[in-house]
Amino acid sequence: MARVFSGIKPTGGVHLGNHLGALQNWVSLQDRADAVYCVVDLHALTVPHDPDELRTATLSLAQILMAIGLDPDRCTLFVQSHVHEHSECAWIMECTAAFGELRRMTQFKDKSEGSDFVSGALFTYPALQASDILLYDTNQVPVGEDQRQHIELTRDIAVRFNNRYGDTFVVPEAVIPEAGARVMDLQHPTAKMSKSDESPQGTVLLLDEPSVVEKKIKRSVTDSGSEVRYDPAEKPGVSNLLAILGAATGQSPQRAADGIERYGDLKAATAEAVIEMLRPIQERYHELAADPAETGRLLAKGADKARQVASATMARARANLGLLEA
Ligand code: ATP
Ligand code: LTN
Repeated sequence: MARVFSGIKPTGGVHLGNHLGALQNWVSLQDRADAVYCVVDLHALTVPHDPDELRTATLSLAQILMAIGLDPDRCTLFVQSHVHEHSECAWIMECTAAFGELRRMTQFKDKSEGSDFVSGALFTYPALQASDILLYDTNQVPVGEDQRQHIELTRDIAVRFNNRYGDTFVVPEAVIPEAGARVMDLQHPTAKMSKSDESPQGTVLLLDEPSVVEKKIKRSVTDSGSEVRYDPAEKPGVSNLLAILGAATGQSPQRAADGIERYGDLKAATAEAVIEMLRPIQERYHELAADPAETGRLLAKGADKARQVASATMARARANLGLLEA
């Protein structure tokens, strides 16, 4: 059975981009593969953070993941910092990645621009991500389009390591959906919808009340003209709504446009589809949030399962690198 691995940062509320770009695939892959999913709290430390908020966000993110359909009996769900191998292997990845490769990563450029404080770890972040993926002998990594470059780098690191030190890591590939791979901000449809960028009106959170979802979608920025068609270059706002509607209803953005004549109708149909998609998720989330101790127990079990795989990979990597046995 193929091994699947992916991660999500506890940096703010989970939004539609996360869900349509990555999380929907996480759910469907758990029945077709040996799926391992991780709340990557160490990645959240690369930018300034508040400790109490991080703790709360980590627990709540795990509950959201279960609410969307991840079942700890059918996949491995855990918190990155609970499995120490992630940080240990990250050092080895940093030693294998070239400085020039890391410098080309666009996420670093986007996240460092205009920041008062840029940590060294924000620069080496893709090495930690490579460690996450390679520790689990991963075949497939379900992610949104923005992560394609990091998965390519992970592949290059794995191949280089294997060439230098002998077969150690499985070379993974990205799994990116057709619709929803890059959900854009509703107010700035040329920028990606994001957890940590300040654009509350442009970001639909999975836990937003139906009235809030409706307001955000109805006030979304559309384009000049009045024709409803999928054309991201000429019509970024309309195309974004079509991509959301398509991904929420399981069809291509082009198909989603069928029978919709006016911008107002597109907004109404999109809002309704999103609200219906979120309703059962929100109900389940509120049940899970009522019992944080149970979430903690499930995450501890997940970490135990993850550690077994990660420690075996680390042992192989240490031996092949020539690190003296303890
Ligand atoms: P941040 O804003 O803090 O960088 P983020 O919202 O970009 O966070 P992550 O936690 O880093 O989200 O990513 C989780 C998954 O969601 C990744 O697979 C990523 O590719 C995907 N993703 C994030 N934003 C979008 C988006 N706008 N459209 C599609 N997929 C997305
Ligand atoms: N870098 C990713 C989050 C992430 C991830 C991973 C995704 C960290 N580790 C491993 C897939 C596999 C992001 O910024 N979205």
